[in-house]
Amino acid sequence: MEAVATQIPRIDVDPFSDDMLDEPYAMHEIVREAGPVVFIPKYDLHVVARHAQVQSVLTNWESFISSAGVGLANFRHEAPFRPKSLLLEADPPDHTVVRTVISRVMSPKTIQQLRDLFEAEAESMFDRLLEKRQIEGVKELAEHFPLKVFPDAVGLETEGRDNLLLYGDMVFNALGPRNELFEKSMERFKPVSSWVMDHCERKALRPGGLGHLIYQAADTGEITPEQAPMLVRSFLSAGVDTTINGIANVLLTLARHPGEYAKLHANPALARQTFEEGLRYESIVQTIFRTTSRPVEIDGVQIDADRKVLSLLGAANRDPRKWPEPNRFNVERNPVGHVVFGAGIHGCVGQIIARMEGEIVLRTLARKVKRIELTARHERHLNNSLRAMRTLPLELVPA
Ligand code: OVM
Repeated sequence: MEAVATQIPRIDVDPFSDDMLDEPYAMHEIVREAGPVVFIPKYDLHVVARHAQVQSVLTNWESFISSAGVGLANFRHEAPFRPKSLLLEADPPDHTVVRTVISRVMSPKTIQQLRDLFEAEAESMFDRLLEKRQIEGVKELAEHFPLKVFPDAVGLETEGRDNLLLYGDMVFNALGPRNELFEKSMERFKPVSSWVMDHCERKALRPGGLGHLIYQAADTGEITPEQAPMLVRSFLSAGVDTTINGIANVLLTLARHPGEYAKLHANPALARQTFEEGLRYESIVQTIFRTTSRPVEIDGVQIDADRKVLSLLGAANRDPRKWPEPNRFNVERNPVGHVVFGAGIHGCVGQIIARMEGEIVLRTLARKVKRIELTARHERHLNNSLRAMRTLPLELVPA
């Protein structure tokens, strides 16, 4: 520890305090500018916040492993809060087998087949919202769309889908410390935990849906019958809160940048790129951890084996070493290389479907809505790793 104290900048900050979660950007800058690796004493933790270092931690899966958990908890020393994800909390070769199956199920070809359904849903949703004009953008838009199209795609019944919100909030809180945010979300989730696991079973999944395709991989012996519900659980863990908050954040950002919205409205073909820039500008997933499998060096800084390393994705996505004018939201920037979907072998397997949801929502908005205005202050929903929103009061002015 003495060597750590002399070599690495130490910063007394709690990235998981309410204040930092609410407004992280000043803290990001301090950590990012202090050095390529920084030490946070409160959590006995090494942190990377620059784009290049985050990229190298995420892509070096042999030194920075996931099987000890991708949150603050080290599963070598603490029991996981739920049975480990076969995908998220695993390393090769175990990871490779299940990743191959789920990649095929979420392949561009499968996802393209969903496009018409997603477009029809966006079309009718905006027609309905435009009749009201004044809407609560989280509930009526950002939650409504993904909660309809994604569980439909997986093959889940309609009843009870709100339970997925409690589940996702808990899962993403669990990547941080065992603070009050985590404890409270765990309490809210407990009563619906059996609902979630029951809906990972084969009998709960419509034939032809993405969930059913996972079970077909068990039928052919590619994965075991016990692995199938756990992979469906990964859909339900990672596929709802993420896209919801990606959409909520980009709506807020567009409402705050009317000039940028005007460019999107004039050219709806910018929808895909606008969603991408929205993800860079407000990273939905702010933090992800790895654990060192052996002593490693990052830019001359030594880190022992079995240490937690935190990547500040939101800081990397605004690193001036990577992005010109990083704090500017610019729909004409094509922010290739942002790390909100991670990178390397664990890079988001659902990113094709997430991008399709974002693109369709923004293109439909661009066509039908002339202006998008905040009618009152938005409220954030604090979560240990998600940049989430509770309310977003909007007026949609028809084109
Ligand atoms: C999972 C999973 C995968 C990606 C993200 C995520 C915490 C969960 O397999 O459970 O969010």
